Amino acid sequence: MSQFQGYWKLDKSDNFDEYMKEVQVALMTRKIASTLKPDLDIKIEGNKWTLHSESTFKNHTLVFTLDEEFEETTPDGRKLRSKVSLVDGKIVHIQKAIKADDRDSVITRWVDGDRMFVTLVSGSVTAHREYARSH
Ligand code: DKA
Repeated sequence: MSQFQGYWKLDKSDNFDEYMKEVQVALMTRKIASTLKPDLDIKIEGNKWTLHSESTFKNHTLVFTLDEEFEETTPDGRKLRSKVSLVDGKIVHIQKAIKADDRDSVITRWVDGDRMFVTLVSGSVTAHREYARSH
């Protein structure tokens, strides 16, 4: 899975605002988040992954062990019950709502050459994002 490791920068984003709306991100946060080009640093030590994202809005670190359920707090403050697994070379991040007002979601990430592709699905909404390897 070494292809995921390293530094990435957001290059393209499609339908992300609709996705954020679907998962109930507040309007002001959506407005800021839709303009950002985050830098993402991915580190892998055995089954433990660290995804550290930096932007002018907020820095955020997600740490998980593959196939182990954990409680996640998203950059916009939602608390979810999550699990990340490796499926056919892709990392599939399943987020289950804890509170009735929140929404389930699946975020899938995979690498092809120097690009990392991300799909975010919630309800009937799908967003696509693409990161470029930065160094
Ligand atoms: C990505 O990896 C997307 C990460 C999903 C963030 C959820 C919504 C955050 C709103 C501030 O590029």
